[in-house]
Parts: sequence; structure tokens; C-alpha cells
Amino acid sequence: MDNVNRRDFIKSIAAAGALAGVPAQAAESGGAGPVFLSTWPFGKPANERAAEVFQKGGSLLDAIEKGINVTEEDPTITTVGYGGLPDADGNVTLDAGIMDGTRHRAGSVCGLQGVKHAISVARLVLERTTHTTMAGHGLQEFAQKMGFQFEQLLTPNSLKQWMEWKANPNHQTYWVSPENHDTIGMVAADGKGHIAAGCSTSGMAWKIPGRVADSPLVGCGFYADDTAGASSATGNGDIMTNYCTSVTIVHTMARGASPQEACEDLLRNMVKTDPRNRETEAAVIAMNTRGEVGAASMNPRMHLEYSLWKNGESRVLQSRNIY
Ligand code: SD4
Repeated sequence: MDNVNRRDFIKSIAAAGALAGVPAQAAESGGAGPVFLSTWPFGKPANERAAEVFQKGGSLLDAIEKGINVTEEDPTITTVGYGGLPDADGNVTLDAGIMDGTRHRAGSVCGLQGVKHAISVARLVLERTTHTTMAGHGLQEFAQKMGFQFEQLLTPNSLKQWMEWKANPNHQTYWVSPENHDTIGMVAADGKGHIAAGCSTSGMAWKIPGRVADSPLVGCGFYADDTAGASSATGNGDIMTNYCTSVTIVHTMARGASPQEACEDLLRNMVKTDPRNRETEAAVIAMNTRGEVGAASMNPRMHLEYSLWKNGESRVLQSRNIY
């Protein structure tokens, strides 16, 4: 389907008010070579690492895992892995997920403590168990059995920020600002029709202990399907979870939309169902199996700059704000 026809197609399905019932169309695979797409400028070194792993013979999942590990290890990034801001009790709790679009299988972890490589634990849930999502005491034991070393994930900086928040008598318990939450989401295609997705985050700073949002939930924070493409989300997961963002975007692509159209369609539908969502911090990325990409932000309150590695070139680009 060419671009113009795709646009008309999307308009017509939007006008009909429903996507259900439209026959799915598998995207064609092309020989475009591998493509890596990540949220935020901190995704650039992650993409570069992913590309390197892939070019040395690693799988797409190896590439995503090792790429996201770069972000998880960086103490200056206060929203992912080591140095991520903690919950209201001062505990750093990490959410992550990874999905193989070929096998249509995912692994994810909720609220992991003491292990900075949350995406690697999620990968082992996928590879070594018949489960998909793990949480709580059993997850901690699983990580230990898999040989992960436990360490303090608070840095002097994140501890200081938490103590200042705690000491402020007017502190909010789950406030949102562009500074205190972000997720590394990565989608990758191998140029031969295979696609995968992953994400990792420390979630909303000062969140209520036990809170789980979109990032570790299959179809919300991440989703991949070789018949269409992959997607990942960043933003206010308490709201975005209600829209199953990533699977919705992938299904929209399956019905003929380009990645960009599918991203924008999702954000517009959030506003259609609740006009207050115009103010929600929400951004999404998507890629089809041909390696075409899309990225959109709801509004300038949280404008997404995304990172793209394609044809050996690594860049930071601007998403489109739809409001
Ligand atoms: C969450 N969606 O825990 C994540 C955080 C995020 O940009 O992506 N912020 O709600």
C-alpha cells in the first residue's frame, strides 16, 4: 500500500470509529538491513551498542538487551536502572520487558530490586521459564537463581533527591514532571522481516510502593509481531496503560497504516476518549518489519526526541507533537 492510500485507509477507519473487523494485512519484509529505534537521546548509545552486538552475530533480542543495558548502567540517567529515582519509601524498583516478534513471546519483570539489568532478568523469564511476567519475592529469588549480583541502586544523587522530596512538607506523593520519569524503549528490525521490542524504567519517581504501570506489561510498554511491526511507549504509564498503546499501534500497522500514522492515531484516540489527555505526557515509537519508523508526542509538555540507527548512521531526531 503506498503512503497516500495508507493515509486514506486510516482516515476511513478512523471515520468509521472502529478498527475492529478490518482484515489484518501482513507487512512485507524488505532487505533494508537492521534498524534500531529508541526513545530519548539516551537511546543513541543504546542503539549503537545494539547495532554492534547485532553486527557481530547476536540476535535481535541480544542486541536489544545489550543496548538497553547501556542505559541501565548509566548513573546519570535518573529514570532507568542504576541511579533511577526510587519509590516513596526510597526503594529503587525497576520494570522491564522484552518481546520476540517471531516467536510471539515476551518476558517481563515488575518492581525488581537490587539488579540494575532489569531487561536481562526479563530476557531470562522469556528464555528460561514458561511464564511471561514475574513480580515480588519470587522474582527476587529468580534473579538470584539466575546468578545476578544484588547491589545498591541508589546513587548519592538519587538518594539526595529522595531525601529532599521526603523532607518537603508539601511533597506530592505521585507527582509528574518531565524530569522525573522516562523509559528506554527500543524496537529493532533485522531487515529480513523479523522484529523485536524491549523497554526498561525505574518508573515514576516517588511512586506508591507496589505501583505497576505500562512498561512491564506486554502490549502496553512494548510489543512486537513479525506480521506487522513493533512499538514502545514512554510517558505517564498510569494513563497510558488504559490504552494498551503498543499493541494498538502494531494492530493499526497490521491494518495498513504507516508507523507514523499508527503512532498519531493512538494518541488522537486517547484524546477522543478523554479530552483531558491532551495534557497527558505521552509519546510512542513504532517500526514496521520493513524498518520504516514513526514517533509522536502528545504535546510539548513532554516532547520526545528519539534515537535512530539506520544504514550505519546514528542520529537523534524530533518526534511530531500532535497537539
Ligand atoms: C511509567 N511509562 O512507569 C513509565 C515511565 C515513563 O516517560 O516512560 N516515563 O509510567
